[in-house]
Amino acid sequence: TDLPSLIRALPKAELHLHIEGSLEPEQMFELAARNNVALPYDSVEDIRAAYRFNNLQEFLDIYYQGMSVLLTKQDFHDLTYAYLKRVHADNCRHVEIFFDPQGHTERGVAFSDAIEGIFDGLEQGKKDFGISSHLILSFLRHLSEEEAFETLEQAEPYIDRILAVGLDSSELGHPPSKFERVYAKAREKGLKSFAHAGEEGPPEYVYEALDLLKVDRIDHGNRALEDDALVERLVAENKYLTVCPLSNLKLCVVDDLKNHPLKTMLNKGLKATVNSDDPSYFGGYLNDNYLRTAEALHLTKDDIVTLVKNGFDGAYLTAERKAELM
Ligand code: ES4
Ligand code: ZN
Repeated sequence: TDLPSLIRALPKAELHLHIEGSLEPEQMFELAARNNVALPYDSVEDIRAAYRFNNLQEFLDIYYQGMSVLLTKQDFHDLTYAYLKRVHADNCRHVEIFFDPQGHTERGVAFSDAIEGIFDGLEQGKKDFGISSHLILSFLRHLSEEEAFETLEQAEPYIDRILAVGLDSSELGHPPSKFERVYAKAREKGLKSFAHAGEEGPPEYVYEALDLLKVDRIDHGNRALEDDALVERLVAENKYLTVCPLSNLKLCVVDDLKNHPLKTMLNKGLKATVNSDDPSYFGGYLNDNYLRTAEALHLTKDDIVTLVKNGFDGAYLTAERKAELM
């Protein structure tokens, strides 16, 4: 079989996906109408035309605006279910998704409505599509550590159903060190710890994520490649990197997919995985990320098999699920 057929046919996992970033323009309009929310766009085409970004912050401004249509538990259910339906078509069998509770509680949405709606959507997706899942609670790093502590407190009733904490939003100027204490508390509660690091931020932020946040996984990690000792350490410690090629292209982390570091990461022995990040905003779901990167970087079948395997190995699958899938 050819490479695109192999990519489409293989069962896969997705480990780096912001559920709010899967909100498609059509659904944004539908929810805006249902909830009587005014949008600064006249049409779906108008929305898509606005998705041109020079950096992470330009994207984030549009992303926080987009999530303003999410108000009820039903909205969060519908959002989550639509994502699972879409990646089911990509042969995705397991997902570990982020949500940004502070993006909602800041607007007056109850933490409980957001998280319970997402859980309901995940459960329905498991029933209808057989997709297993975990939820990751992500802190907005442009907000204070105090606010992150409040968010962790709100998660207490759901703590056994949350896999990990994450750290996202504006990276530059908001180093991992800002969240050292709240991560320690999250780990005491039994949560894993993940953090976006080295997307726009320097290698120093990746060191901080390892040393201070004691992360189990690095989200992105591109700029770790600037530091050979850091690369060696990530390899030695078997840290998985959740890499997002089309995101990197849209946010100008790379100027061309041909210059994407994914193949270099594999060559250096790093445990890279392929993911879509915010597929509605970045122009592609899981298979699109594999397909376009495979073409641009001339990936081989072995590379694809390695990347797909890394996705399952880097995931937190239960023993039974692992036996089913691998
Ligand atoms: C994000 Cl691509 C990316 N980086 C940082 N924070 C984010 N939140 C949603 N997508
Ligand atoms: Zn991300």
